[in-house]
Amino acid sequence: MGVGVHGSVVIVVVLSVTTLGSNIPTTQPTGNFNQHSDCPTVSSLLQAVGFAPACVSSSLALCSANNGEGKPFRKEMRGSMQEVREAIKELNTWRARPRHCKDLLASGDSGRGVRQVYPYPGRPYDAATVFCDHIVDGGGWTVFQRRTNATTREDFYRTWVEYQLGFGNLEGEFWLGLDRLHTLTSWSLQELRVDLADFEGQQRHAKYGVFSVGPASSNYRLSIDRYSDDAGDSLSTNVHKGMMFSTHDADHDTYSGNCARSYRGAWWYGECHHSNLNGYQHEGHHDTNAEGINWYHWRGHKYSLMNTTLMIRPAF
Ligand SMILES: [Ca+2]
Repeated sequence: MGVGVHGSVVIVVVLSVTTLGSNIPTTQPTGNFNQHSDCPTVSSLLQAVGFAPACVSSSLALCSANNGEGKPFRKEMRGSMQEVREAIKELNTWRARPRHCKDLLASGDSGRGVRQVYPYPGRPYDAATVFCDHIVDGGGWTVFQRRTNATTREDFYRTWVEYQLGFGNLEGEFWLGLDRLHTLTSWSLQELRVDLADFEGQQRHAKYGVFSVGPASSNYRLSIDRYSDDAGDSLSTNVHKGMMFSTHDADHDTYSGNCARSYRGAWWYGECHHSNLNGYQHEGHHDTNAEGINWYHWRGHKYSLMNTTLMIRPAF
């Protein structure tokens, strides 16, 4: 039973009370509904789902006053009470479900690996499979992109629909998908962590205190700010900030040509890029210009990185 059903259960209860009220002779509420054996439980249930005590008291007083004629009603109420109990139980279960990796961390999860979360507002039973990292930088990170130098490489030169839905292997190289990324960054203020490694054994990091991805209707527009750490800022510069996402078959950049096609990637291109982490997997230096897994402010436009990890976490 979904959350939408909770409302209908409550409506059933209220309609039952209302219907009863219209059938009985005019009788002033006694206010002493505790005399009726069913009423205290109904009262507490109705108050638990948000009805004002005065409203509950008034309605149940009518129930109490109708003891002699109310047997069908009491039977119906017992059924409704059971539904309300179940609805409250399910609501509490949903509240306990993790929306993202930080919720899992708070409930005692540790290590890193594939997990189930429930990130969709209003759709509490729709799970998403994600990769959580609770080891790096305090944990609670939901990883949404990873490149490695595994023997078998994932193809990142993909279409718009593939970037929307995601692809790859969560244990290896993957892109989680723009739709999920939008959902995960819609809950609250998110921070972004970018981990980079080159083929010479060096590592750099970039953190952003503000990160979100707009809905499909905005072509997943990038909001990003508050850079820190040691990789150099190659993502919140004006080349990328506020840009829409582009793939080779969906050009939303600000360049007269097609950045995704020119630089063999898919990214929040402007005119065109300071970073290209979905670019072609050259191994280190490449002679071609800016088409590798580039992070310009660390290794420039002619060096393709060995490892990248992009991950998000609610800032609070
Ligand atoms: Ca263009």
